[in-house]
Amino acid sequence: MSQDSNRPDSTRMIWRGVVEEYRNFMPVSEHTPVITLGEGRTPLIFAPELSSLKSAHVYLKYEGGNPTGSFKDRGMTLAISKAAEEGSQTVVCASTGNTSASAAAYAAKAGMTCVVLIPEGYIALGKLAQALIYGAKVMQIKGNFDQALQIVREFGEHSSKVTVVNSINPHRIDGQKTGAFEIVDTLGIVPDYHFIPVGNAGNITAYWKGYNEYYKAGITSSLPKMMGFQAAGAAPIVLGHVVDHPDTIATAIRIGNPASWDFATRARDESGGVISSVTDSEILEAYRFLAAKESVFCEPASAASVAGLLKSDIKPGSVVVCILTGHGLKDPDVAISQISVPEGVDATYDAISKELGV
Ligand code: AN7
Repeated sequence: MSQDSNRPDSTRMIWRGVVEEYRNFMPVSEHTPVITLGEGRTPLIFAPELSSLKSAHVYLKYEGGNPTGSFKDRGMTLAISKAAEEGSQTVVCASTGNTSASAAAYAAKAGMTCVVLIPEGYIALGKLAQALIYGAKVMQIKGNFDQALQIVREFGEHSSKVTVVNSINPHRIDGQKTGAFEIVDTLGIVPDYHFIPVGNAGNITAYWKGYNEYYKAGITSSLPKMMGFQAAGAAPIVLGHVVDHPDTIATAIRIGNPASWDFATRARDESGGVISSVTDSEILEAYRFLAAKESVFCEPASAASVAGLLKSDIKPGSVVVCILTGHGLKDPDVAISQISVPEGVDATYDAISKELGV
């Protein structure tokens, strides 16, 4: 075979990342250097087992398919592109892990210094590895995410030299809203229900913004009900007050004072949806179910959306999308804790066949 025939088909569209693909909806100009890792276009996977359990059409938006393994890449491409346009050399964020991994990757791509503040002892191993290997300056603070975010807010106020890339930076939200565009573009319709985990509440805010922008542009003619789920031990929006010591096995959403609180309640109320909570055991049950029954391995926080679906009453025949925000390999410790790791067996056919009972 000649080399030429091995080349990719040039007529096949190359995905250019969410800023270019949805440029009409982005606050960018020809002067914006687009920093991208090809994020977005993540799988929308039909879930037959969940569909049959709920008598609905259930799809999983698998955000673990992004370049750093979480939905954060959608917002980080835009936040870092805008920081580059403004001439910023240093970015800073507080994080429960995924934001730090994503910020570290995109900052490295842009040649910027990245500083991340993470809660010591409460960040999944894969995320810590990512932030470090991408070359971020990692500060493990003796405190939780909410305290880290407070410090980062002070950086934003006191220093014009650093750009804050938490979701209080509106460019993060504008990048993340592309998830809603992709769902509509892929399904061809607007789902009836949108299930999503809620931590700092930036993502539910972003999806609601995305659905509304397509609606206002006349691309769609309906809006989904926004169904947000917090972990029971970290459920300030559900309780109606700040939680000083949030606690959950889903460390990604171990947040007691969400930055986008008001936007999240607005999304809930305007859409006729709910923000409710799921216990750690409900989260873990959904987490194991997704891997074993739907072959989709997500991280614990992501499974909060499906845990929420499992206990919600929805209209039969509805079209449902659950956002699975991050990859299962982010948190190998929780995965291993949920299964029993088999003991070693002698390296012989006899030993293996005896063990298998064949
Ligand atoms: C896998 O990385 O807040 O409600 O600092 O990593 O938009 O905060 C992560 C949040 C859900 C919640 N699922 O989204 C951070 C961080 C996963 C996450 C959420 C997060 P938001």
